[in-house]
Amino acid sequence: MQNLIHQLTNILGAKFILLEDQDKSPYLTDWRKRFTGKALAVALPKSSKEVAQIVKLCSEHQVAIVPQGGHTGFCGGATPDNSGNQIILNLKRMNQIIEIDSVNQSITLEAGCILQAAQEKAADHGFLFPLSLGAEGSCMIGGNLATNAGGTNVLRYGNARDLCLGLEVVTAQGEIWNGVKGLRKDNTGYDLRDLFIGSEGTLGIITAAVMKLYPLPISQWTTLVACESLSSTIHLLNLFQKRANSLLTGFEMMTSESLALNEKHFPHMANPIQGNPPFTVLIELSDHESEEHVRQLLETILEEAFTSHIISDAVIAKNLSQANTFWHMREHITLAQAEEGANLKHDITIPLSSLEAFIQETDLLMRSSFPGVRIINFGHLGDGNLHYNIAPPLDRDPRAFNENYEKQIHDLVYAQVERHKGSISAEHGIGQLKLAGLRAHKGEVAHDLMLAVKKALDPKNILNPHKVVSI
Ligand code: FAD
Ligand code: 2HG
Ligand code: ZN
Repeated sequence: MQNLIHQLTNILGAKFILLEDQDKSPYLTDWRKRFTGKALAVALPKSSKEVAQIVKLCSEHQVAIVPQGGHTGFCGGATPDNSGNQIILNLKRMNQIIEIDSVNQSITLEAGCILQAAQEKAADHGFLFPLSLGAEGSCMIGGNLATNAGGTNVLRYGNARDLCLGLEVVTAQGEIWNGVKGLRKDNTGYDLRDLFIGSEGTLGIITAAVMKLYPLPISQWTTLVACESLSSTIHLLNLFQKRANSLLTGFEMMTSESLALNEKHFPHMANPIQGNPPFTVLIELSDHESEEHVRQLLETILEEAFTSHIISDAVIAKNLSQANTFWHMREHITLAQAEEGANLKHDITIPLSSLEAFIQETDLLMRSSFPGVRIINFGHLGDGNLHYNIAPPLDRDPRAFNENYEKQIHDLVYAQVERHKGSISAEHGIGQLKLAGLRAHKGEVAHDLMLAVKKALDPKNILNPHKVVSI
């Protein structure tokens, strides 16, 4: 090991290979404080060439690598195990925006670029970089692609995969695959780009990417509406899809329990809609025609929704600052849950046609099996993606409750997900958190194909072992 460290130091310089406990410590625990590991060292490369050299060396020494971006992932994918023998390879120094191509409407950037920096750079050039999520101030493009992140704009622009045109990847053998091309069509055999996207650092290390840009909308209108039932929220979604079509860029659902928790921890984030409605929906329309056009359209649709008793109240944001307040309220639910203490997350997708039945049945089962639990249900309703999270009863110690009941609660929710032909991971990935349940969920054939891909691309099992699949 000393030999490896010596060689790594030669590649990176002593400043960028962290060996002391206090230097390594910020890289060892995930955002949720759900997983903590140990590491032989934290490597901070500055270029793809350095990444390739590190991987080659680690492969020779049979030392595993844990790729890491902003470390905001929810499934422990970027956290090392407890052996103390793994190297964390954090890409934060590779944060350059290489090019904005206005004609091709694309942006080329290094994997360690913070998502928000990419959004801001695109906006400076009059473009929208549509990937948007609560962690955008600290998550990185490489992490976004490795997890195929979703967020609040998927409804209109798709997830990270849909936005990606090309990649540069360092393979498990330490070769550099240069797929940095801004092409919207390329049918030249197997799609390697798609193989690496969503692979959570288990097949290769993403070092750069070309991503799609879109013209910035001229006008955006954001509104909060109250619905008395889940079926109303779904009718409302269908109404907006029919009338606004591609102008609909956000449709987020929040239950009264989610917003109550928010208000408890962030009193300034209280719901501007009075009366604590069972469901509050945040809707955003974006337009390239005119402010007047989109405003009128929004009012017409809301009027129709009122007349048909789909909604009971609505507040339209008066200006950008109020629109931002609405979005902050939505995004603070995760932070409120973190403030409240340990909780159990279920990031699931259900076909919209089954969503209501899923929630009714699951709520009932949950409340009768685990009296007192709090169901913090919110999410990207436009994508059928719920964050069906469970907070322990108020009178119980959260950590002890989760230790006792975590498995049973997950089993209950995931059995319901299977019953309704959904997915156990809509956007957060598998990491180490959901590793055990993946085989049963995917089925043997799909799981064996995944294993075959892993073995073919990383036969020595040095890239993020025991994440996603275990060989
Ligand atoms: P990390 O956490 O560092 O890594 C995640 C995984 O990717 C790990 O397996 C890691 O090994 C791998 N990896 C990282 N970089 C690379 C690379 N360059 N090459 C290969 N593998 C790599 N997620 C959503 O999808 N939608 C949301 O709406 C959303 N909201 C969030 C809100 C908050 C407040 C927080 C804290 C998180 C949220 N997330 C959300 C989860 C998280 O932000 C995303 O998964 C994000 O894409 C992770 O990026 P990261 O740079 O932090 O990756
Ligand atoms: C969101 O949609 C994130 O805000 C986080 O995906 C969800 O906290 C969660 O479970
Ligand atoms: Zn989400």
